[in-house]
Amino acid sequence: MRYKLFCSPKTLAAALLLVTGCVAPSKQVPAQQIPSLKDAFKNDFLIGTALNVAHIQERDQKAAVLIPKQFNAATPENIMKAEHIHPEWGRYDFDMPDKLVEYGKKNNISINAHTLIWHSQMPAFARRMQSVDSFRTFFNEHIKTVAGRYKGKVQSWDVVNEALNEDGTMRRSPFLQKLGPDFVTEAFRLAAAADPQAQLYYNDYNNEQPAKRAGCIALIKKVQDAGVKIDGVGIQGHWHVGRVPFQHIEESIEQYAALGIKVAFTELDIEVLPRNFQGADVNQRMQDNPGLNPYKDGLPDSVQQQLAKDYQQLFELFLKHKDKISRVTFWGVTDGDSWLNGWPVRGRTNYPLLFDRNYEPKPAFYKVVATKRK
Ligand code: 9MR
Repeated sequence: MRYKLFCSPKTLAAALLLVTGCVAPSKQVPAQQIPSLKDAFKNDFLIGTALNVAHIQERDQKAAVLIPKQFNAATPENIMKAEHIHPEWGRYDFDMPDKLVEYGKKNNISINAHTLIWHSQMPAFARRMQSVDSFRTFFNEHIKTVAGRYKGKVQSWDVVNEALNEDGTMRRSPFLQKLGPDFVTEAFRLAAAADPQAQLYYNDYNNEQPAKRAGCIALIKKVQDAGVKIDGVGIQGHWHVGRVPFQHIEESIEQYAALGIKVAFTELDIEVLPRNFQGADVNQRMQDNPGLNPYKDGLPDSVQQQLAKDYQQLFELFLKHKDKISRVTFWGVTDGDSWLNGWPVRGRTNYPLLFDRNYEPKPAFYKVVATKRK
């Protein structure tokens, strides 16, 4: 059988030794021999990461080397959220988002802008607003101004984020309460007018689960039936080790693609710490207790291997459906950056990504790269 090599034979040999367990996955692989995710999947889908301020300003020096080598797509983790980009009525702060666009241009990284309409991290002035008319003006102006500013400069937008409840009904957000259920269609209409070229996505967590997925499909159809442009759906992909819902993910890829839209995995991470609920609702928290942070001195090998196995199976599935998938974005560069160290309990040590706290690839990284050998 012939394989198409995506890296040098030496690099491949080093990667093979690691995945077959012949060498311990530590710092033995020189940096120049570490394969590149974006190269490995270059004919399949974009490989993205979430960027924080230190990444964008290139203050995180190790990340400044790692990011352009590994990723060809990026999503700002926080800086384009309304609270930051539109802090006061009529005042916008484009400083950091402009830097992000420059960073993307310099490093050949396409930007997925995140996010125009989200009930969380709304600016205080919009949260306090009582008048429906003022709220509608905020909504219209926000989309027009922000999407307009980055017209032709970002590849895609998460136009609306997390508008659904777990049972597939619409979340009682200020947008629903003040503007009614058509706010989603309206948001897409306004975004398409402001930036006709951008790929427009609806983004949510747990929308691979059957009930929420059905609500998501209905929402997308509603936008389509109104003759409004929608290009894709983002499945965030905040999952738990040993419990990744592969079957639901596969059904979701197929059912969303059948609507004629692309599927992106927009915020991928697989957490390893105990939790008593599913999903990524940032307002949900858990009471702290010492048992909730079991791996502060290191990840046991059994969990490390399970994590690697889950990531491998996930990428095998992504490759099987690569014609339907536009992008796979990890929610952070290294384990040290991950929001899961601080949520739903503060101060934990989590291990959800492919690079460890020393910016070194983990066994899961090599398993993911090795899915391309098949
Ligand atoms: O990772 C983000 C974290 O730094 C913020 O504190 C948090 C608060 O809003 O948002 C996190 O990102 C969220 C994303 O924007 C939308 N989906 C869920 C993500 C994790 O909470």
